[in-house]
Amino acid sequence: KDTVYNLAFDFGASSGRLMLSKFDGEKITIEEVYRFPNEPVKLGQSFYWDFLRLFHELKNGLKLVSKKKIKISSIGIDTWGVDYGLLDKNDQLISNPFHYRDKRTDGIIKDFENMALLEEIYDVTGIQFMEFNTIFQLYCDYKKRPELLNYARTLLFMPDLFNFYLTHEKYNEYTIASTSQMLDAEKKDWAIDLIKKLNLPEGIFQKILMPGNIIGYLTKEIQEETGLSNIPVISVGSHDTASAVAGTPIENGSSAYLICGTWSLLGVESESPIINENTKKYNFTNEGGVEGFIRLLKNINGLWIIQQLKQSWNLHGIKIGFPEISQMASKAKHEEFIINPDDKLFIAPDDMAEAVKQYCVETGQGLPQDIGDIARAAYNGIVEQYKNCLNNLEDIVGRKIDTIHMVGGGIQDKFLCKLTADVTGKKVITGPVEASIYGNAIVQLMALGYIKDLKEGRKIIKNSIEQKRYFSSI
Ligand code: ADP
Ligand code: LRH
Repeated sequence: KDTVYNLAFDFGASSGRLMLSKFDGEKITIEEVYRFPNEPVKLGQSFYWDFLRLFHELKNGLKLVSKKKIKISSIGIDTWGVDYGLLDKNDQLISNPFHYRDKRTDGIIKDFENMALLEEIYDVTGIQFMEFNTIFQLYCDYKKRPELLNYARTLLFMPDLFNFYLTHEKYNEYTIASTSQMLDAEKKDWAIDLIKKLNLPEGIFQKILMPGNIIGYLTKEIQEETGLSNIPVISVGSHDTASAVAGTPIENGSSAYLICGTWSLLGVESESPIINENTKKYNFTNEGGVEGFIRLLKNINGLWIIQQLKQSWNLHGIKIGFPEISQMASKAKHEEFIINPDDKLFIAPDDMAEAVKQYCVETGQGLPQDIGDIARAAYNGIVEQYKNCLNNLEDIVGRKIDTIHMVGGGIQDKFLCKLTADVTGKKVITGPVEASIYGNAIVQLMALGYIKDLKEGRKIIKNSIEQKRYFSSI
């Protein structure tokens, strides 16, 4: 059989990557074409994504591919959730997209005047309350900068925005739109009543497009600039977590997935939304998945804390990377320091190492002395969240979870994987690292008719990678 080549872009909060996926009928191999940092910019009091730079890097990646002179069948793009760009009546981007860690939404849920409406938001959307959800970002726009929404004619989430500038087609892809907390989880369409009750302009929301469809073709300008031909751009699970779940070789109902990137996303796949007192109490989310599945999961503040510790030490002239930090944590002099990653201290501190120290002192644990102790406090806190989340999940779904499939950049951290097995008492199976890329690629292959369905795609992924197993030794 001929090899099919697809391009998968995955924009994470810390880096973006373009991979060439090669499918020979049995296996998928991925080749990294281009990787670039995703460096958000603080401008005045505001915190933005550098969208122009990211689009520039996207084109740089496409130019590198065109030099390879191979026939590319399609392109798919996935990104982090909730953030968006607004276009005016001439389809011009009105402002740089805000970073979800921008402080303008701080305290918004607590200060929300209409409690009944908050209840309704969860009942309709089934989405975990987080202050950065699109619904609250837009509500802030409405309250604080109404002129922006007055000008806006189109709302595009980050992957929709990239797709638009590649094809000139405007859609809101289903999985990314679900992260907004403005989709009706049952109907898989905009919750128009909620949107009206919040006084948001309903006209800016686009038609919802399901994963697995052709969005459009590279425009003439992009073709000229990159040297590529009129390749189709496909709507994949354009939320990175949706692609990562699709790319995780889950085998049965007693397995959970745990996606370890900047965030940790822990959950199961469900045939339909589960919205009840338990999911509300535990603040679980029902995000949209590939092939109509619901991603019942919890968003956990995860390796962001390790990323920020690294940055803080690097800024103080200590040149250590992730492998060293992990090593030092595994050999910490004091193994018992622990933080609560949900504490607001850890959302966006100026200095993460100081934040961890402050937390430990304020909670009466004393002062962690060195890098090993500080990092260990963070690891312990993250993994404790995994354990609690699994308990809640078992309560919600009414069955035992015996296996965790861990994927994402974090699985390169063997200490994290082993600690997860030890603390949760579950079997941990890891792989792939680039789960979003694999999930992105199989949805393209499904759309083009090379793969029948998600089940077949996952089998192919399992055959294509090496998995590792970790067992609890406690
Ligand atoms: P995102 O997609 O959100 O940008 P990734 O999936 O790339 O994130 O995961 C990044 C995280 O993976 C880092 O914050 C770090 O904690 C972890 N990581 C990456 N490489 C290594 C490594 N070699 N050793 C230990 N941890 C690593
Ligand atoms: C992970 C992720 C996650 C959250 C956050 C905003 O990259 O997409 O699912 O929604 O970013």
